[in-house]
Amino acid sequence: MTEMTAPKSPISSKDFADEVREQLKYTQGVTPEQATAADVYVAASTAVRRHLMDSWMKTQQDMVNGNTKAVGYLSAEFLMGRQLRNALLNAGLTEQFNEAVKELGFDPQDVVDAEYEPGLGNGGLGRLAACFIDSLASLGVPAFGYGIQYKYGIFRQEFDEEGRQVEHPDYWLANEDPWGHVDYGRDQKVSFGGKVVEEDGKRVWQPDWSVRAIPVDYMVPGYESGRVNTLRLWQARSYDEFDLLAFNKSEYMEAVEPQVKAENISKILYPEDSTQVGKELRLEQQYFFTCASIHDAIRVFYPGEDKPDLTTFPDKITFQLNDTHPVIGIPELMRVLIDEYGYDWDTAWTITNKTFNYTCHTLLPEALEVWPADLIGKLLPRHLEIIEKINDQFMAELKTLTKDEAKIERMRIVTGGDKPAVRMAYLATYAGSHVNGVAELHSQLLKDVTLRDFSDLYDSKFTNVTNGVTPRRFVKLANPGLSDLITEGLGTDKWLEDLDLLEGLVPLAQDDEFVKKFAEVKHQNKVSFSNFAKKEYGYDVDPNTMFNTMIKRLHEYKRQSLKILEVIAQYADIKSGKVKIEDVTPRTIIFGAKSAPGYYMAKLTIQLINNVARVINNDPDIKGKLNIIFPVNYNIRVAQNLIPATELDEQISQAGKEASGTSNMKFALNGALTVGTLDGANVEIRARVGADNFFLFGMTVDEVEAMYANGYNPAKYYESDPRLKAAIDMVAGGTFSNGDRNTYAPLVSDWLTKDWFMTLADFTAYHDIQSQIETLYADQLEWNRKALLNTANSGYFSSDRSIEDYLERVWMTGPLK
Ligand code: 7GP
Repeated sequence: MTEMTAPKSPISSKDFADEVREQLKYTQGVTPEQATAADVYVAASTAVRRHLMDSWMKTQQDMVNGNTKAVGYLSAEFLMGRQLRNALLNAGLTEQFNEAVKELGFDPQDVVDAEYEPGLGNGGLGRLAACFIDSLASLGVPAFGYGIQYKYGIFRQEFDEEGRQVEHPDYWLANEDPWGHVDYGRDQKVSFGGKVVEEDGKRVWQPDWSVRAIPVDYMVPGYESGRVNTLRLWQARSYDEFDLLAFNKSEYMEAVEPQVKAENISKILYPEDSTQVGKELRLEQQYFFTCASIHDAIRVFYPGEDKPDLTTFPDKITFQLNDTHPVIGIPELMRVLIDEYGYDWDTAWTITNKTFNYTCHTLLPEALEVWPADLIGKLLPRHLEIIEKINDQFMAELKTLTKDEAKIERMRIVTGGDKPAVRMAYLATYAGSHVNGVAELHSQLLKDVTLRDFSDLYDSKFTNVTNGVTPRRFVKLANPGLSDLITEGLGTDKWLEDLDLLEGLVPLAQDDEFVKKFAEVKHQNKVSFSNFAKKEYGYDVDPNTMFNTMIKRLHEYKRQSLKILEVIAQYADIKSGKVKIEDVTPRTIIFGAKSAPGYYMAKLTIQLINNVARVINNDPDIKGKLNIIFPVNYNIRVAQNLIPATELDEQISQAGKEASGTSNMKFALNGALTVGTLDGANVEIRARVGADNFFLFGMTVDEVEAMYANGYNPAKYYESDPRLKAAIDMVAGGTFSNGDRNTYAPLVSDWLTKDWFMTLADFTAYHDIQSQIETLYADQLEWNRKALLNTANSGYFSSDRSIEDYLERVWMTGPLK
């Protein structure tokens, strides 16, 4: 086979082995004998990519030539996870790969493990974006994911001797990345700074520096759809590699300054989740990728046209703003239309309004981005003018809609006063066509609280799209045992394309033999995870204990504190003899969490968890009944190993704080029971799997609000629940800090005096539900029946369904014809 012929598909494993050999020779320059697992990984990935090439090209052609509106998913984060297994699955080459690699003398797992996971996202928002582009491709919807190819992704987490989180740079591109194709010829220029001058009655932006945006393209293969979409991640480079004049004067640092400044833009992902960081560099990043993406879309959809008719732009593509990070794209499209293509304001506004839609992913007010106007003015002076004009137009419009002056004032996009600021969520809500939350409760709270004034006046813009997760990665790849059993139970594997088919398993929950098979799959997954945990971290995990998992970013509202306090209380009960050791249900409690580097309380909680683990795991009185593990550097790969093995998952945020959650969906699909509050998507999960199959506890949103309103006093709960008191006293007294009472003093003081997320108020209810959980767990058949019903009734939480909802409610488009 020569370089130029497209590989035939489907092919035999022998042929695939030949293709891998060929890549080893012509791309890597090694013989099969010299090759390492990493070489085989690159060669096999390149071979798979070639199999996808025809579909990729065809999809692009059909997208440009066809008449189906495309989706541009603008997101600062795409948390993709490893690519090889997913690409093999979607290219239909899994078996061929496994065989071919063995024939070459390698273990397929070693080859897959040579891939370094790209961590270009922080958590839920970034992983959702990855699920969505998978579903878009699988449904055959023409789409681009647009984002940034950060050189450093989410930091690599380590724990020091004291159990504290230490952050290390994540240089994921240290080795070859066979998936990203750098397309130098389709670069874009992105400018910053300077001033705006008046020329012939027109406003003209004269920027003073520019960077080159180079696209790096990743294929996004659909499952069984024959479609391959594109994830286009921009890399920032300098136009002036270095300043030779300065170099010749021996000013070496100065000589590389322009290069450093430009490349800094795509250097690092901000390690924040649900909090806003007001950094100039962050705004540069946001503008960098939205500007490049908008120009790219015009290039793609109007090829070779000097004077394209951009009034048709909203028929070509709809841009989804993944939270506020890409909202600067709104004034950018206005600027492009007016300044670069000569449209009048009103025409530009109509186009812009039709093109954008906005998804909000939070309920925390501090997470809604607000940029100081002077910062925008310094970096993007023309955009600030446009934003101000949008604000004026908005204020005038509001006066026609309401007489309520106070309300109009509250709704300002650009705040008044001597330090004006731009509220990006308000800009997006006004300028776009639709606004959505990510779960029913969240969308309702957006309307009732966060964006209340807007929903009063623009109710028809608001809608809900409940999140979802891709069953390809999170069931088929992560849980092959369960996948086979589902296929056996349903008599078809079509459920991977239509997850509602899982409902067909409901009757099988009455079939004890099937339930036992289901339990056996879970047990095997626990054994696998134990092996993984031993190999990766050296943990000894007993697969005959209950696997109880809490994985998510470390945030006070998510209440990892509640879980760890309950663990400590149980420990105290055993130590004091209140609970006999033989009555304890053996559990392995598994935490996974990263904290934002500057988030003090979250970091202290990580330290506490690690030290509770150290003390309890080493206490001979516990006799292995409680084992707490905290695998460091939690990521998608760990999730894929851990979720299928979990029996009980924790979704215990304070009601009204978690927008949706998506691990809750992955757990339910993989047959874990959830202990949770009525928050985010938990509400919908419980409604679908059935109240009997979900462990509900804690205050509701209304109860929380009432308690805030009446004045919340956490000390009262500390005084009235002796278990809670014992647990907090242990932390305060130094049990988990070698006797030092200062280490956790800030946490203790916060619990007793503020406790903003009401951990203490929910503690007793949380303990009670844990007792019920243990009772049920003693009856393994009943437990597994309920677990199976979770799997059977969670089909709704496929990201395919989310995308179908977006198509119908927001994007008004569909699959390519
Ligand atoms: C998260 C939400 O916290 C989570 O509840 C939701 O499931 C997820 O988005 C996907 O919708 N938000 C973020 O990760 C985040 O960074 C920025 O929000 C405001």
